[in-house]
Amino acid sequence: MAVNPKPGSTPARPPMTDRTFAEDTVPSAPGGETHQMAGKGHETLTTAQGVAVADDQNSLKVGPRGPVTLEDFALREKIFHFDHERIPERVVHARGYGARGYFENYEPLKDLTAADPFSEKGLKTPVFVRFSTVAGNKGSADVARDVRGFAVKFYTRAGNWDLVGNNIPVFFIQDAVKFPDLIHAAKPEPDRAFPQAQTAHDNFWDFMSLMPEATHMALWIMSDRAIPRSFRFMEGFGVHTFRLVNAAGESTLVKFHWKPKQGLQSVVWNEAVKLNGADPDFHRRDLWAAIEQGDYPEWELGLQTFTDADADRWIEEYGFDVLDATKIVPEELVPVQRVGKLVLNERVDNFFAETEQVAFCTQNVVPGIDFTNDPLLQGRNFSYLDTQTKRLGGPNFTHIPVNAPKCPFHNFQQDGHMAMHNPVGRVNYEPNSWGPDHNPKENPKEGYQSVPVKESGAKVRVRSETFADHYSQARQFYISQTPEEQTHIADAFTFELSKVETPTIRKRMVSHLMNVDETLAKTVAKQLRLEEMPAPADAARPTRMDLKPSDALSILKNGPNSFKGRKVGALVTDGVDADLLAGLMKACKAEGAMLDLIAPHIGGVTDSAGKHHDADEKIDGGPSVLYDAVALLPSMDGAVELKTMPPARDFVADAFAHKKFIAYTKAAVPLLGKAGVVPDDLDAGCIEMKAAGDADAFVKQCRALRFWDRKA
Ligand code: HDE
Repeated sequence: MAVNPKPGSTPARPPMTDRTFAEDTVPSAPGGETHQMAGKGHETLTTAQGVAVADDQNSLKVGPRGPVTLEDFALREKIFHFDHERIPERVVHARGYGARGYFENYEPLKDLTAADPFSEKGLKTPVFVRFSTVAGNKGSADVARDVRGFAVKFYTRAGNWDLVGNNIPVFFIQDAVKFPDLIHAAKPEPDRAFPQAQTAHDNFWDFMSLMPEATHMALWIMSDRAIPRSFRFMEGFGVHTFRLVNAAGESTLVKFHWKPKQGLQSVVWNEAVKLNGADPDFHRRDLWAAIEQGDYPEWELGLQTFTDADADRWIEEYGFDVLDATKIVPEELVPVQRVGKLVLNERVDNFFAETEQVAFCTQNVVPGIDFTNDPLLQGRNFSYLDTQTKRLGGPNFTHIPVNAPKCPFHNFQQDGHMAMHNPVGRVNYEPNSWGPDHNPKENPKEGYQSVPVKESGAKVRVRSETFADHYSQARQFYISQTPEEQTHIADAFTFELSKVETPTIRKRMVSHLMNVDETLAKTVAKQLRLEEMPAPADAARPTRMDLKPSDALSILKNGPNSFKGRKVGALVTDGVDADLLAGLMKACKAEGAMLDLIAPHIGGVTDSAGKHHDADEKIDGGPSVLYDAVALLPSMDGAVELKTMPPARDFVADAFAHKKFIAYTKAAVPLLGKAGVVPDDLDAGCIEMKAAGDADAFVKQCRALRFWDRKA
């Protein structure tokens, strides 16, 4: 029998990671299929009430061919529970993936903050992180063009702190009251229920083009930031300005940043479209695999700290208000100070228990961290608690292990749905005159204190004048990109607006781009074949032309110059040159990169030295979009076979078009030709492999991630 779990703990389940085929499988008469019985190492299957189940294959019937009885409680309980397996998916950020890890603090930050995670050198605070997309439903594809959520729950010794951020440092809107409109507009249109996980439709761009404040964000989501290569290769941002508070009660304004130690990397749009078909789980699989292989992703936490006086001055000097979530504080203005690192080193044991049930709330702060008046943040502080109550079914979601603090907690909250922490003893109110047992009291010394910021003013429904500049930072973002990245932005606007059926919406959007950069606007207009150039949209503030480019805003200017954690896909056939393959394996390993073998058959190949290699993918399941670089290593005969296979031709043509580094052997040249890559096209991004040592040079070149100079 299963061991009775302790009250409040999750019942132990046998590990199911390895499928073992027991010897004690017996035929389930009379169908002949087999099933396993308890005895040799298996626990007895029971109902939720703990009653042992004798037969889990057949329902209770009146005779072998007769009706099923209502009395069959095991059947009814099993189906009843199944019927209730789903909980409401998140209204936004439904598609997500989580992992556990820790945050390690570099140095005490006592001058800045009393927050526990920053209190000691080397202190490790456990965390749970969930990455997500925003618009798609729970089953949507990972590489949608979208903002990514980057939510971190710190289980500190002073309570839980949730830093619920995104991979883009600005947001669409300035006031929480517009959030339902934004999300309605982005989600599938309500009459037709499509498109799924895509912003390329009329409603979204109608809304965007009517909301000038969204222009800065529009630039970010049309950039490659919105199609990351994986969660591991993206930055994270707290977005809002928060406050850090030290033990003396002095506060400093702060913006939070997560900087990936793996470097930044994105895919290209044509690749994203194909990836979503080839592997809708591309991002979650990547995170799972990296942690499984012990290649733990890491980010450094960065702080931009500044005073209230700085913030006031910037309104005058640069025209942005730090309370406006559509603005950044450029890193050139306030450098990012790296204060610790986040390491994700544990996968969840059960997706539902942790990743689905984790409940982030922006209001979860600990002493040493406080809010500001950002109206978006203030609205979020209501929304998250409210949504968890609906999604997790009541006020006791903090009793679920992933949400419970890991420090002691005591209060008089009681009862409600699924209450797991039930107070014992007589006292359940405060003040009381009972003894100290089970009788927590407030603690003015250690308790959370809000910064006593002075507030005054008339009660008004207005937007602050200081939020009125909608275009200057959008322009700054655009001029900070490399020409390649600028092309991607223009192409993304063209793609999205080409899916918009209403010409006036296309035009209205281009009129905003006129206020950002005329060349960008004209390129998009030309690619859309707009009949005439629209006039620039009316602007509450003229675009400032004096803001300097900020290199930190570009992905390509911040290349990792490393191929660590990336993946090569090697196309191999029987007779693959054993030395070359061994050389490639060695070079990838030395770089900390992964290597997949893609073959005509999943059973694998035999190399020129007669050694067998298992394949990781059959050619039609392993298109080159899954890889950061490719190697074409067929034998002469193998290349002849591959030439006849459309997936092999696509493998090559896509890798070339997506500007990937390509290692190839002489035998692969006809295959390249069949894919449209003739010898004249072979540029410096295509490396011929003649000897095992050439693999080193290839992998070194791959550190640039793409050969952007290719004329695709
Ligand atoms: Fe969220 N957001 N949000 N959001 N958000 C939610 O909470 C909301 C905003 C973000 O992995 C919801 O648990 C409002 C900005 C992440 O579980 C909901 C506003 C940023 C996640 C909600 C915003 C975010 C959410 C839905 C405008 C970046 C996923 C499910 C004022 C700083 C967390 C849930 C996870 C999730 C409301 C804007 C990030 C409905 C009202 C800005 C990463 O409460």
